[in-house]
Amino acid sequence: MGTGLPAAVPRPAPAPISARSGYTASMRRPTPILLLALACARPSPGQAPEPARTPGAPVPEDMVPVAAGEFLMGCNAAVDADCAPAEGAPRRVRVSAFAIGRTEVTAGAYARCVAAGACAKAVALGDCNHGHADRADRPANCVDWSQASAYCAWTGGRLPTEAEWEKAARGTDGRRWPWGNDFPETLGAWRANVGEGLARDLWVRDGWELDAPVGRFPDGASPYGALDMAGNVAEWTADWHADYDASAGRDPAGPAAGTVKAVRGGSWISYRKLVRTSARDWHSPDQWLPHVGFRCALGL
Ligand SMILES: [Ca+2]
Repeated sequence: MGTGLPAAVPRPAPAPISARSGYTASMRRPTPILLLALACARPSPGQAPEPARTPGAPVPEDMVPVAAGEFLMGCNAAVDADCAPAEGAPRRVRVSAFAIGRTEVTAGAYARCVAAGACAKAVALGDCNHGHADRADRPANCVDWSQASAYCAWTGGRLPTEAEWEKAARGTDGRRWPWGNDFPETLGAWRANVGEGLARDLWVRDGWELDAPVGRFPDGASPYGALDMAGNVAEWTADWHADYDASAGRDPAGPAAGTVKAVRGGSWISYRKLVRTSARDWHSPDQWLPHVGFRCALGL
């Protein structure tokens, strides 16, 4: 149980949450919800095995395939002036073939899992999207790591590793954002739902005050066609968060144990530098937060 936003969660690195996710005590409306979120712990997570999949089976329609091969993982200082130590130096990492959700999982999809008895009912307060018929196409936020994992298992998949997530977000060339190295203001149109300051007129410049229905920024697609890999809701990954093991050059999956799970992509409360493809965030797996959701992956 916590008493405040950043200090309540044990973290392996000293960076304050405001520097990682863009949250400050005065931003937007979620503070009461977040305090409640921190008070609502769930049992510690287990690592669900990926279910068997028939080789050669078609990629599900709501997923995009990512071919096996190397990509440039970590902060690419050649094009990026915002590198944080946790992002690691750029390095070639090989990832086996997988598929990943074209969009974040929606509240409507999560509700179907709850109705089927495979997922625990999610919190439905304030900025949480569950239990609101008019938010069915918005992300399934306010779910903790175990709930996200359970949903993916129900669909026959699992949460992506950080390496899978990052490759799906940026392709192989080490770009800053899913669409390239320039931010929307210089491109003439917003390509991500982000937060850019403390005033409402800054929040809504991208068209959405809070999270948006998934897939509303098609020009922000990654090289593989994955949407909202930058912003909207940040996304749980399978990995425990720790400093990268630079020697792990093939299908890295993080340490075997830890205290916080890696969360990627930034959200509707994040400044642009925190929705870069190499940026990393982390939360205790028992937290549920209005700015954190997930998408699923599947080994091919
Ligand atoms: Ca996202």
